Amino acid sequence: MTPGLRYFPGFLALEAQRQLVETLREAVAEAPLVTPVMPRTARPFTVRMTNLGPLGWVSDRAGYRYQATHPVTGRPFPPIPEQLISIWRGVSGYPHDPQACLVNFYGGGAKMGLHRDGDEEDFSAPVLSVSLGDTAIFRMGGPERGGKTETLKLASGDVLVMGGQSRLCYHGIDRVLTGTSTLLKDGGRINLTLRRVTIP
Ligand code: MD6
Ligand code: FE
Repeated sequence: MTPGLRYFPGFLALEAQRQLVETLREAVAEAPLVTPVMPRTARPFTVRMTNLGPLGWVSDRAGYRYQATHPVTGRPFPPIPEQLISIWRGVSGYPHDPQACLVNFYGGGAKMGLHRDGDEEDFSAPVLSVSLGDTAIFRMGGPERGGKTETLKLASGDVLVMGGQSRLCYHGIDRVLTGTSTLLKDGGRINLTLRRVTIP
């Protein structure tokens, strides 16, 4: 595995996953999922997104950026749940709390192309991801597009930390395996990524 990539399969027990889903349902009622579009082309993502925390990652015709308010409602994003903050404190190895939690929802057929998380100022902080619901095929590459890649199955309750050399490596979701989890009553997958955006 790429140095700095840490994988914790089954990190969250079923009861903790259920609690988190309940908290997310309330948060998404306040800050609805939106279908972002690619900069310039305006091609829609297949994933729907929202954010929690003081900053949120958005993509629209104008570009990718972090902003403090929901792109549709104009209101601040709901807070990052305590449950997630404590996971960050326990495993990130980073001394400051996350500022953004991107919520990605994968319905039928959704995937995410190879990309690097490069819109933050602080690359010394890792990005920590929590997966809920159906299992996904996660593809991990190297620092350059077109290099060698490997895949990892991310199941409900799994935590992945991309720090060190892996922090700026290409990665994406090839596909989600429908029907592999009963956590979400209408199926699908949620991926939460906790990020530090600014340099403390
Ligand atoms: C996903 N994850 O699992 C997409 N990014 O749905 C990511 O793009 C990601 O899992 C940075 C760090 C960890 C991740
Ligand atoms: Fe990413």
